[in-house]
Amino acid sequence: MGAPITLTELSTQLDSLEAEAARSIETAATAAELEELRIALLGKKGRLSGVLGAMGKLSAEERPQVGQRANVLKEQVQSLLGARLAAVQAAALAEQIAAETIDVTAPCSYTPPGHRHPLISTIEEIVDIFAGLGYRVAEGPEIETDHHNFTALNIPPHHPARDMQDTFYLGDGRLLRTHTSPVQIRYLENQAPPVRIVAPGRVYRRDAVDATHSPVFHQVEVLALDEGLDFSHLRGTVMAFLKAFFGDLPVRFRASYFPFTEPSAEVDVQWRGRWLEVMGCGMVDPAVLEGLGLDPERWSGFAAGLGVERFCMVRHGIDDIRRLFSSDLRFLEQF
Ligand code: 2NL
Repeated sequence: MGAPITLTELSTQLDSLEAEAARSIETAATAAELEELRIALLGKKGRLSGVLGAMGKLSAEERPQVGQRANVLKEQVQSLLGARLAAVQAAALAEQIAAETIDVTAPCSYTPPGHRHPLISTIEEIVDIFAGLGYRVAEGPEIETDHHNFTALNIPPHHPARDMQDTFYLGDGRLLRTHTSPVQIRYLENQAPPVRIVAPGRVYRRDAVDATHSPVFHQVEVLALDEGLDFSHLRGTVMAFLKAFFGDLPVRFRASYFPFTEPSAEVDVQWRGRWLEVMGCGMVDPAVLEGLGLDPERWSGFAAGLGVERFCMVRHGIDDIRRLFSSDLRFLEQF
């Protein structure tokens, strides 16, 4: 048995417990700290239990006074703990929300989306029309042999197209292709007719630069080779293509000459009241077929070639080919 205890002493202990509890609860910063406090104050071995244990030493009249006071204090402490827990949790949530907030109005880096160059979309449009007519896309190297670029196309050794003035020779017997016809020659070397192909690509000629000439430009050529093809198939195909690209415009065929076709024609369309030459075409020359080991008595075909820059400029009303090869965004962003 310890020393006897008085009512006054127990009341003083409860006073200081009340004051201390209020202070420590108010300064607790986390839910875990509050739980520790709850155990220290109200738990089985806590401060309040200690006071209640000592109560047994009081008289029967004094005991209820201390008991009532202790009960009131217990409820006070519980309510303080609850209120402080709510405040601490609200503060933690507010802090988390503030940390996770995204400021959608903050300035950011902006990369404008890219888009097709008008020459590329013109090529795609032309190729798509022929694809719709059953043609396959064929491609080939930009560095070519003299054979594929000239000889196989019935272009004789001293033809002006072979002139150093017109062709970029690489000095080792090779050259930069002057048209995409060699793509079709290569295709026919590997693929037996019937054949329907469209050959888009970049080509090179030693032209001085001006509003309508560039040493690098683009061509689309088409070739159909089969049994029984004649000029009516050529004409029908060209008409269908021009209608798909330009709409319903007047078209005329003029007799012309190419070493690789016979007969040959140039095709004009009437655009805004003026006749514009837009492509060349013809029936594949028998000499070209013989060079490929194909019997011209059995196989016949037609071919056509066009300059993409011309089509692109007419379509968009561009007056100078050099704009298509500049990187001036004020021009390019219009497409
Ligand atoms: C033009 C004219 C043309 C061809 C290209 C060709 C290809 C083979 C055989 C025969 Cl493999 N011909 N191509 C035919 C006629 C005209 O192009 O003014 N191009 C811009």
